[in-house]
Amino acid sequence: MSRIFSGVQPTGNLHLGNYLGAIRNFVRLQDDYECIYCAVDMHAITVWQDPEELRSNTREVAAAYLASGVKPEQSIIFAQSSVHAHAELAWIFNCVARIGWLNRMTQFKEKAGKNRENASLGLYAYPSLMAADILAYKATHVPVGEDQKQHLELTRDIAQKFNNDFGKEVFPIVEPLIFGEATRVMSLRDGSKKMSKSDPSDYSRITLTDGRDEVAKKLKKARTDADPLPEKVEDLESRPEAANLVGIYAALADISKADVLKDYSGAQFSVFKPALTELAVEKFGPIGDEMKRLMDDPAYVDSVLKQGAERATALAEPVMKEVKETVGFLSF
Ligand code: AQP
Repeated sequence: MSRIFSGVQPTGNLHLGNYLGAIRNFVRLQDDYECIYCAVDMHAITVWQDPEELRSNTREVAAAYLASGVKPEQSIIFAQSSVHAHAELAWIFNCVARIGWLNRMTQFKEKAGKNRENASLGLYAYPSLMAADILAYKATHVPVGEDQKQHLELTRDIAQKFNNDFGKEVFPIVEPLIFGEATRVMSLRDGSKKMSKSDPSDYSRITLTDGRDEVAKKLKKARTDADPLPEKVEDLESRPEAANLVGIYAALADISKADVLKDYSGAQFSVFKPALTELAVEKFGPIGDEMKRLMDDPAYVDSVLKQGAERATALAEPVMKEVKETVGFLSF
């Protein structure tokens, strides 16, 4: 059976983009694949995290998985730092990946910004740890949003180079799974920027725990142009904010953008935004409520994470044994 690995950083503010681009697909894949879903806390600390908040945000990611429908008795849910293989394999991959490859990573450039010299070494090596996350389980498929495509290409390059260097097919060449009508949800304040947890403006994103009033307020303030919605999807191309809201509607309703326009072409945003608010509240309300209930029961969430870590460790152990033997480490 093919194996899935994916993760979300516990950096707070889980939003519509994380859900539509990733978590919802995690749920849909679990009947067809063996699935491993992680709260990637080691990735989170590549930028400063308050320790107490990190602990709570790690539980929040697990709660989001559970509330969205990931079944813990079937799929594995765990925290990255509780399985040693991630750090061990990441070091080996740091010695396989080339500096030139990492220099090309756009996420590092965006996150480090102008203050590159002051960014952590971990932020720079992030894609190498991501390759380790996936390959420690020899996962074959990785469901992600479009922004992670470049990192997955690097994972493929690392696997290929490792296999070539040692003359052995140790690692599979992973396939990204990027699907749905909202693989790149944009900020509600700026249609050229992706919706992100770290955007300083709360109005840029709808979070999974926002209630009706917050969703309505944020969508009301969402930037748009003055024209009504067009008839054809192609006519959204030069209208990023309108395209984003139509894409969100389509993804939430599980229909195509063309179908959304069939119902709403000619409509002003004063009509479309309230309809989108209703839909978002209908879809997210139960998830947000369940997340809050789970966050009030940390002992249960921790028990899921502990059991998940044990199962993940058992899967990673034989892979790490093979890798260490291949590299030439002594094993006792
Ligand atoms: N805007 C988005 N649209 C679609 N998918 C998205 N993802 C993130 N933003 C969008 C997908 O969510 C998964 C988890 O992302 P992550 O937490 O590991 O890191 P990220 O991509 O860096 O997410 P953020 O929200 O933008 O966080 P910050 O602000 O910390 O950088 C991934 O599959 C991602 O593709």
